[in-house]
Amino acid sequence: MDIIFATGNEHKMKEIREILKDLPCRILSMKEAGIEVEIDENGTTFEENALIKARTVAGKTGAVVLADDSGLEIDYLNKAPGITSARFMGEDTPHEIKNRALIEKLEGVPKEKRTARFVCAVAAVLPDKRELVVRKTFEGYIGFEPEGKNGFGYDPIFQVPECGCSSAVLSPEEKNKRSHRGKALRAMKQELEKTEYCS
Ligand code: ITT
Repeated sequence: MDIIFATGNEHKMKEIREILKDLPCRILSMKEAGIEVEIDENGTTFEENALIKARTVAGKTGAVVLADDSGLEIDYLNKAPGITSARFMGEDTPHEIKNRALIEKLEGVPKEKRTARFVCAVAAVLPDKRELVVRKTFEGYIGFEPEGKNGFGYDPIFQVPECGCSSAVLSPEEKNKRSHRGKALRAMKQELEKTEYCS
């Protein structure tokens, strides 16, 4: 059985392939599946947006469709950028600029008030129309300087306390072991293995 992952984000796709590599299914990006569709992410929660993405693509195929909606919540900024993490300061603005801007917004804020988390909701729409959703977090704090070249997006400013470095310093394996996406996809994998589609 094929799984189509409803994302246009190549960095996410790379992590997803690695995390789900043991599933007895082929994992295709929308591009690989030849699906082109406008997705209107107008939900108010990570879960809703993940379901919107999965349902939109499920309308175009009979395969299992998965989607990820994720983002960074910074407690001092009332959980911003949150569900608008991709759109914060403009979708095409380079992440170096977005990361600098977030560090500037926290100028003078001490470490204990810089708490933050990555959130990931993963939704699945099955061929029998059943829907599944899981949500997991990755807890940390916003660093005082960007650090590291691995990962993507906000990784350079996200410090992982138990590692003493940002998630952009971690190897892909170390990040996947702890990350919001790693945990959410492993939970979803367990759910999928209970179905007739991925067992
Ligand atoms: P799709 O909707 O096509 O999947 P997207 O990049 O627009 O791709 P989201 O709407 O879920 O995805 O936005 C997530 C944003 O949150 C992403 O663009 C990054 O800026 C940030 N983000 C999510 N997970 C991250 C991670 O593991 N490391 C760094 N930044 C992350």
